[in-house]
Amino acid sequence: MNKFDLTGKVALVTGGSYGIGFAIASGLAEAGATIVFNDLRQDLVDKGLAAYAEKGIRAHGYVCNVCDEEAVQAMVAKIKEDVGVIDILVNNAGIIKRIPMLEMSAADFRQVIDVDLNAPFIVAKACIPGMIEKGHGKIINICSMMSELGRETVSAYAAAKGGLKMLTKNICSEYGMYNIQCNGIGPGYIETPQTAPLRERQADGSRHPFDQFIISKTPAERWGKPEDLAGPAVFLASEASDFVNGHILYVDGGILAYIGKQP
Ligand code: NAP
Ligand code: GCO
Repeated sequence: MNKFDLTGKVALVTGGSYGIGFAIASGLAEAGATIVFNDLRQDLVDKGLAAYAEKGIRAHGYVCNVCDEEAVQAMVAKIKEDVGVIDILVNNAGIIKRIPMLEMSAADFRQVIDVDLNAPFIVAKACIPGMIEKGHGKIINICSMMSELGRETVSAYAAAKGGLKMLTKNICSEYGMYNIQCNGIGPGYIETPQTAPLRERQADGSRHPFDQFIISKTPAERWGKPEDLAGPAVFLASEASDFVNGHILYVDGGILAYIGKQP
């Protein structure tokens, strides 16, 4: 019996048109899951559907703002009608605003909390009843190094991702009795559009200072690739992790274990 086999499972990956969500969804599909994803705009959903099709994955795409509880409830109901009850939820959709705290408006702070913390609550709340009905469920919240560490300009994001770590532990505590496992994945620094500004080549062609900094802080001496997250996600989405609950699996090349290379 292959405990990593996801055949027959319906997986919803929020914000799965590209980046980490797309890579995780692709890994879940490779393990047999049926992929459902959402994005904010139809053109992005269409772009995502084309990208999945290019990999031979017949995905189902929905336009939905994960912050809108009514829209999320309606999307989950539509997915049940079109595809089936969601067995696996990956709360991946997220934003970041890199602004020094004293220059950050409360509105900007709230927007980051809304997408990165309130929305995972909203989507999990919409999916859990179906998981209870089916007698099993897997929730994977995409946390961050900032679930454990702070740094300049990311106060809202760190607050949200720290909260998401505790929301993960709370869902574990409240719904573990229904055979629902809720865990987190904490990616390190990954090459996606979200971190592109931190990797931009300088005018003289040299690496961005932050790029060099991350290389010095990562034992693997490289940025992560979205594909590095697929295997850990398959593990946490599969029966192989049925007794793993409330855990944040850091997939960071060793950053959290390392003081950093001496300059
Ligand atoms: P990304 O490239 O910015 O992609 C984020 C995805 O979420 C996009 O498809 C985006 O859609 C979608 N999204 C944003 N707000 C949404 C909303 N309100 N409703 C629906 N979809 C929404 O980010 P990423 O780097 O792949 O990161 C994915 C997740 O991993 C995020 O939660 C991020 O915080 C986390 N993470 C990233 C890293 C990293 O180094 N990249 C490390 C740790 C954790 P639009 O294109 O329409 O905005
Ligand atoms: C930043 C980066 C990080 C990564 C990720 C690290 O500005 O520090 O965007 O926050 O996105 O969350 O795990």
